[in-house]
Amino acid sequence: MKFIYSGSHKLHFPQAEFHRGQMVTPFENPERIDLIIDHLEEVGFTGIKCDDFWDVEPVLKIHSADYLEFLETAWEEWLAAGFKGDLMAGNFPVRRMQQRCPKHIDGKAGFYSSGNDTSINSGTWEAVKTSYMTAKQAQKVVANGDAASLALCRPPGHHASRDLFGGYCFLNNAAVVAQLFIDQGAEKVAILDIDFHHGNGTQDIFYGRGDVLFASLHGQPEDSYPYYSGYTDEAGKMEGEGSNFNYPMPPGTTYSSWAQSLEEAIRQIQKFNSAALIVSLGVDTYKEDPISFFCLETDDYLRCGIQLSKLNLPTVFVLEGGYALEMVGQNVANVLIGFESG
Ligand code: FKS
Ligand code: ZN
Repeated sequence: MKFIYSGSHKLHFPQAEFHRGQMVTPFENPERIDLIIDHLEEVGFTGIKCDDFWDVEPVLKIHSADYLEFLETAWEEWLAAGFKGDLMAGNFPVRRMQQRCPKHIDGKAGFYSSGNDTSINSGTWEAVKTSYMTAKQAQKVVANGDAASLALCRPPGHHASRDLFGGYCFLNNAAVVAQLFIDQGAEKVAILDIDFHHGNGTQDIFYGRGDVLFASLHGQPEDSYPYYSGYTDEAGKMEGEGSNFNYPMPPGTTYSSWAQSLEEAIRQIQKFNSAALIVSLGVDTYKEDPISFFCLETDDYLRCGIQLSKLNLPTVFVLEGGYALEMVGQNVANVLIGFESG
């Protein structure tokens, strides 16, 4: 299986993250990708440097034009306002407030953001665009006949919705890949999100659509980010009713019960008659992950890959999270190894 990567992700380098009451070095850092690339090459996967181009058209099917314009100009506006350091939102238009975009960048940032965990710096927009291009190229590889591919996206995407960044995400790479398959003639596609965190952005984007199934395995919202979505009774609406599936699980979940949810999600995808599979691949389900509470072991990712291969669908893996640097490369590689052996 080929994997697509780009060095430009390094242009996005958040300086600090507010975590459990302290400013810490961001968990979502450039090193993650380098470690994954090194390990994938070590075990024999072929890396292809992204040479795709920026094409706003597919992105506009997923994100709003005003949101894209915000992302493009936010950093300059932040500097022009005389602000120093990373752009970070601090105020949000919550319950009973006006949903109108203000003029000042400080207010705009909160209007387009779901949290204060995600900052913007001088190179963020470039990195965000390359992350999307990496996904677009991985989709192309599969559309051209490969059974599967992996996009090493950074920043990740599954918390980004139509007009919101947050949870380290800006553009929803997996959603764009799904849309590309649809635009190329697929009647239905499925997105399976196995990152530890609920893929709230992806769910929101496809909630009212019947052509894209979304299934997510994640830490239960009672205890984990993004907290306000990911319950079992979120089933979709209108045409999308019945094509959204959430599998929330409690702290301490090990592979045996996680795999039962995986089985159920896979069964739903089989029933759906999907033409392609997009996997939002996060390995923050790993037992040593610093911000998560599942207990998967490195070997479990092999089993997971084997299970996914049973679907027998053209598959694009899109990288999301995974923060245990010691094992992030092995864990990602194992999913692919399992997938190819299955
Ligand atoms: C409140 C805690 C904020 C944010 C966790 C984000 C998880 C991101 C991820 C992704 F794949 F998108 F990278 N914590 N201060 O792993 O889901
Ligand atoms: Zn995650």
